Amino acid sequence: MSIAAVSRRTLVKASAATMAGITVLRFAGPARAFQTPESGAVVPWNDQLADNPVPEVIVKQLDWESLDSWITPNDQFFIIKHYDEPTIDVSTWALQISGDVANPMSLTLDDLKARERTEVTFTLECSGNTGLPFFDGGIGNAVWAGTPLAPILDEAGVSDTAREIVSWGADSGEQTRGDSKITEYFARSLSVEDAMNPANLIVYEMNGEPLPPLHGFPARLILPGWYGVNNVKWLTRIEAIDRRFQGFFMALDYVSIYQEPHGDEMVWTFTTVGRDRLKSAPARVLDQDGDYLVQGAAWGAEIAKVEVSVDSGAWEDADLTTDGSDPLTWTFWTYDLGSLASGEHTISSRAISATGDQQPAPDDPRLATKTTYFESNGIITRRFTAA
Ligand SMILES: Nc1nc2c(c(=O)[nH]1)N[C@H]1C(S)=C(S)[C@@H](COP(=O)(O)O)O[C@H]1N2
Ligand SMILES: [Mo]
Repeated sequence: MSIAAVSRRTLVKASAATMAGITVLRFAGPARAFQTPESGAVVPWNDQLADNPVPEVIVKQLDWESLDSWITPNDQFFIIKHYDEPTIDVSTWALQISGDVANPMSLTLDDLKARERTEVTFTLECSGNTGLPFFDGGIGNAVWAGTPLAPILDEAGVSDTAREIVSWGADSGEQTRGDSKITEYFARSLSVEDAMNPANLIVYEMNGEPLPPLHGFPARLILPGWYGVNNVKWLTRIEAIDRRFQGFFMALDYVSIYQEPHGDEMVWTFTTVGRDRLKSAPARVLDQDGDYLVQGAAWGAEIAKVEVSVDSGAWEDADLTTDGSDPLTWTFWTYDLGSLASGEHTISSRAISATGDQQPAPDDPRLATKTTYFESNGIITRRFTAA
């Protein structure tokens, strides 16, 4: 199913809920929480995260062991920022639509709010998530509200010679390029075709609140289906250009480097971080008077099935506890472990999509040869101790 089709369906659902006056339910979402048993103590993972050496970049992470809500509340939502938080005065702020366009535009926050309003529930994941020993909580699921990007680009009249749309943030920092030190703004680009996807939003609300400062106030991109880095925060300028953009976060950082077989040769290849990949993770284990239960999440595609392997045993089906049909949102699952011999155990999970794709094992060639930590969607195994 195309992202565009999904976005239309999500829209219909959202407006039906609004008409019935139950908008609030989408945020509280008791039906979408884990069916957490009343009893049951969280069994801490033995493989806890290493100390975070970059707290100014990875500012906040999801805590899997306390995960109990399908919608991630704003104060628990992960935060990644590569430069210092920019200071933005919303009374003078306006988003520029510029470059290779017939009618450059300047849109204030009120202008954006006056346009068509669209909501999307989207699970945002940082492409670096689970690729580093101190980072496994770079994911969260929120209801984002804003206005579609495509009609704005249409009004601006992107010229036929334009190849890419570059989105610029207000945050900047020093980068070394060759022998020079330069000040560079955060920016990412998309092909014109990808930018025109009707699902893409310029977002000013998160879970019914104004976009919080660290999540990109006054406005950010939300590109449903794309890894975090593409969702540019603190937007200042959306620009059409007639060549390919090679900013630091496009060409040097957030690049996956891995080997691909070509005939007998393994050839190194380089691709900038793109769309979300099929993935799952065990979230937490609960001890219910000696009976164990594992809860987890799966995302990155329409989820048909999640399987669990205990102590490297056979793969068994987990129960999906939320609807797996929306590829834009994570699906929650549980699996009954029953009673367990006392001592350490391992749990692995793997997601299977509606089109039959399977979350890759860590020895999948693309993952095994990859030298950068981005787009690490291999099967995750965690350890805990049963009493
Ligand atoms: N302007 C700007 N946008 C940005 C970033 C940034 O550093 N500056 N980080 C990106 C990355 S790598 C991720 S994973 C997401 C994180 O969004 P969040 O902090 O709202 O969770 O924002 C993206 N957008
Ligand atoms: Mo990221």
